[in-house]
Amino acid sequence: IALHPIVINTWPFVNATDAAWNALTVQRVKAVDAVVAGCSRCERQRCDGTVGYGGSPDEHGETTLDAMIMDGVTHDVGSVGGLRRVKDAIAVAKAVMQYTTHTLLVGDLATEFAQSMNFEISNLSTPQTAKRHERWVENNCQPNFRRNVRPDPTTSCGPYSPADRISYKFYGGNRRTSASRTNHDTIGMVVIDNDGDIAAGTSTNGLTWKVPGRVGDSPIAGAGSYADNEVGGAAATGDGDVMMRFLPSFLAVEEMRRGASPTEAARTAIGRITRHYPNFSGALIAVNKDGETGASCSRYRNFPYSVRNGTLGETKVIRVNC
Ligand code: SD4
Repeated sequence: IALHPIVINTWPFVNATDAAWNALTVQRVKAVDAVVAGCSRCERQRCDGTVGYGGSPDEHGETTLDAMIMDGVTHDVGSVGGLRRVKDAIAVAKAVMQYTTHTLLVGDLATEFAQSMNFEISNLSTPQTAKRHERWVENNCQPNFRRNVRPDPTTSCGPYSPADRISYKFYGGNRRTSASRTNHDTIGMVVIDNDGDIAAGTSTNGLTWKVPGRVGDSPIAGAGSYADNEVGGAAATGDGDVMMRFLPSFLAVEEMRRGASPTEAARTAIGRITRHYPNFSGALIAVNKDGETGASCSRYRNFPYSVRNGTLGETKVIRVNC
């Protein structure tokens, strides 16, 4: 049985799995480029509308993108957070890795970097996101992710002072739960290539109605994804504000390093989070260097992930119960 190549990614995004698989087996690219090929497919085809442009508008109605790529051979990482006006987030992340000595670029200045690398600048909103935002402002206007903000009934869209933000932060309660989560979110992918080399990456448009400027876990190495050639790789999806406090992808890789199976490793990493946040919703996929895969999740009805390897004739979607 060929242990590699193998592609594994979050959610039933089989178009992305197939794109990575074809890159590996037809073009015979390395793991890093296969991850970029797979995640780029999702960014361009907007897997479920939750990856790439035209999804998850923030409070201002803007879509921004977070992405990362990690090379398990060199431990080189490139990532972008809050990337504006550029659709190809993971390709920009790869450019950060390839053409700079930095790890993470953010916001407008990440856009400036992308422009200098000849990436196309375009509007990440669509008529649909513009309409959704308009409706949100008209009908709701409640700040989803601001703690214990009680909207003034007369001006429920009123501004919030910095003092408000600080006191709300320690107010407790009004925490977001899985109830606010209805879509398939981020693509996280791990690839082992024809040489047995490992890479991992993520791409996302984050969370709908996030506070502008919010960056999630996806572009943070060890949180969104992690790869180590000696061990394997892991990638995450879910409530990134919580996940980035626990580095679940790093933890899963470390668990595999000390002998845990991918499933056990993923369970340990998710369990570490739910011990502190019982309502946490999210999932983790993991693969070891022998090509064994596993996943664990919390507070989803179930969690599907996609796998392709030499023994499967086509991409298989595996569902785990949470
Ligand atoms: C984030 N983890 O920005 C990403 C998005 C996601 O379920 O996977 N949401 O928090």
